[in-house]
Amino acid sequence: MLARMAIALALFVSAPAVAQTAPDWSKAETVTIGLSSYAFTPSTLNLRVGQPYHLVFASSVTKDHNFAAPAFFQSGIVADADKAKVSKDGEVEVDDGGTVTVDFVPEKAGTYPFDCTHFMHATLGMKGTAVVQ
Ligand SMILES: [Cu+2]
Repeated sequence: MLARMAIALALFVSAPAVAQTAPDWSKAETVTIGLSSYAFTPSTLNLRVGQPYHLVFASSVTKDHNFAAPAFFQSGIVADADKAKVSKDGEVEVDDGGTVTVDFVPEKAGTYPFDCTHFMHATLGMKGTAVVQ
């Protein structure tokens, strides 16, 4: 009776670890994306499927910008601690010369456009492409 309970307990405890493999953030590569008026630097991001990234959105200007990439963020895993920084529309706001970091693992190969959704900023050049291979 006691042995059976111990087995049941062991199965119960080990089940979540088997069902879900959390990204290994200690292996994250840092990729810095500069935001300025009106450009992303670089404007093309080359990323690999399954590689964890420490995305650093760094603004060099005292003006509000964002990094809007809904399909990109939907295609992978945003770290739990950073989920609040990505809006439901897939936008990361970078206010007034600030820096925002988001840990992210791309999980699906593809070409994902991104831009700044602030009025006229994309038209003025604030757009780019994330290429995930
Ligand atoms: Cu902008």
